[in-house]
Order: sequence, then structure tokens, then C-alpha cells
Amino acid sequence: MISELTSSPVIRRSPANPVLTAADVPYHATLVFNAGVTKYQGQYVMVFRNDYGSAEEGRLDGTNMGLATSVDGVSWQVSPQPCFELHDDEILRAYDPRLTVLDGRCYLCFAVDTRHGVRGGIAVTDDFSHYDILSLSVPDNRNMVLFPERIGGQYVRLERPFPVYSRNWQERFDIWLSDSPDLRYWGGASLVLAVEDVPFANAKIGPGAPPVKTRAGWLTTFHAVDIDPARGKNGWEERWQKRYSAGIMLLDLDDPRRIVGLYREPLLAPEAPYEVAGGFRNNAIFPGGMILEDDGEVKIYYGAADTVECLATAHVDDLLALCGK
Ligand code: BMA
Repeated sequence: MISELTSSPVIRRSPANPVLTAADVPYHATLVFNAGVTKYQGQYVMVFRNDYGSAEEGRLDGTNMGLATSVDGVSWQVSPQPCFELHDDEILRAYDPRLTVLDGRCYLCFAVDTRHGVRGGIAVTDDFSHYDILSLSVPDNRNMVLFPERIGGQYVRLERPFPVYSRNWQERFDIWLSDSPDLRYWGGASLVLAVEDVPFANAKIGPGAPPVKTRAGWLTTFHAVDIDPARGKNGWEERWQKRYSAGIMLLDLDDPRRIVGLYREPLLAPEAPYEVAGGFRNNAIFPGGMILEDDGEVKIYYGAADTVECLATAHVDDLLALCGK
């Protein structure tokens, strides 16, 4: 069992946390979390997951995604209508958006629950109202994140397939990378980080926010899950035995399949009140957005307790030092 986990001293939670909650959303919203965040056309842009239902009755009815914009990355204005939703006879919902600006266009990666498995999707938009869906992976795959530039001429993504048959029917899942000439056809798959290599995970890991480029490599977050069968009810659900923490690593600039630095302790572990209590699934930290500012400040956006959206900051040099650079 993995016992106590604490956050790195280099990271600071925003005093404004949570920076977005259901109360900020002008339509039916219940759990507002796991957002993708980027800078696009001169402002901060956030696409958040909204699971709507009734907190009082402990009931969820559906999922859509909402759009919010900000001038400072801390206080957000939510658009009047949801901005993205997939639902038909086959597709149950799309969720957990991540945003990457690449060649001036905004790409949205997301997970799709279908009747025949979970798929990872990539769409492109210029206005957050029209989307061109470029690819949907074979099941089961999710937590897709796109790098913000081509590397060696190829588009590159991190992803998290979930092989159960070959992993003894347990959640032992790892982070992979694949590349593409056109964002539609993906191949060259290789393992990047295995769950066994993360001391604060005993179950699965997955990519967090899209990587940011630094002098020492691609800096990127991931989520790490530990399960303790002794844990019981901790949130809405009858049994919630998992804890999600955030980790950080550094990938080689020219060959991002290669890890050049890995912090072997959590960057962020659930500790703040809005992370450990009062939520749908307490003790869940799920990073989905990361912005490197000109002055070296790194903003990390994360869903907390599957209920609200939060922000933490650190200096890029401190994050690189955690990764041994
Ligand atoms: C994962 C995903 C995330 C969620 C997390 C914790 O498997 O479903 O969307 O935040 O579980 O519940």
C-alpha cells in the first residue's frame, strides 16, 4: 500500500481555488472539472468537462463541455452555451478535454465512451463552435495529448491505452507515444513511462496536460493512481478506493519517446480541502492544462475531486530541478 503522499514544496495552489465551479456556469452544471487550458488569440481559453445532474440526489444525467475565457488565467467568464458534445446511438459521451495550439489552430483531444469501448479523439477548431474530428482511436484508449509542434516532421501525441487481458484484468496501465504525418493516421507506437516506474502509483498512470517546451526538454505532467482496498466511501460513490496524484517528467526535445528526467515523488498530492472532501470522488487530482509564461511561471490546471477546477503554479526552473535539470 502507498501511504501518505505530500505535494512538492515548489508548487503553490492558487489562493483563488477552485478557479471554476458549477456555480460559475450559466446552464445546467453539476461537476465542472478536468479542463484543457491554453492561450489562444490573445486570451486564456479553457474547455471544461461538465457532468450535469443533481448533487442532492447523487445523480448524473449526462456530460458536455463548456468554454471559458480569461485575461489573467485566474478568473474566468463562461460562455452562455456548452461548446462541445457528442452523443448518438453509438457514442455515449465525450469528456476530459485537452487543448493544444499548433500552427495557429486549436486542437481538442478528448475521451469518447462508446457502446463498443473507450476511444481517444482529436478534433480541430478555430472558433469553439465548429469542429472537424480528425481521428478516433481503436478502443480502449484515452488521455490523449498532442505536442504543440511537429517533431522530426511528425505530429506527436501521448496516450494511455488500457490493456486488461494482458495485465491480468487489473488496471496496470502505462503512458505511450505515437506519431502521425497528418493527425489522422497514427503509428510508431512506443512505451514511454510504465506504471512500475512511478513509486507513488500502484495501479495506473496516464498523460496529464499537453507538454510544454523548455530548454531542457518537453516538460509534462501525468496522473498516477494508487488503490487501497481498505478505503471505502469517500465522495458520492459507495466505494472509492483510488487516489489520483500528479507527477512530472521531462522528455527529450528531439526524441520524446525518451525520458530525460522523472521526479519520483508527487508534484501534487490531494491535500487541500477541495481535493479531499465534499466532492464526487475525493482525493482525485487530474491535471489537464499547463501554460509556461514568459517570466518562467508555469500554470498547472487540474480537476479536483471530480467536482471543481483548480490552478497551481511553480517556476519552470524549480520543475526542471525536480526532473534533475
Ligand atoms: C479517470 C477518468 C477521469 C477521472 C478519474 C477519477 O479514470 O474517468 O475523468 O477524473 O478517473 O475519477
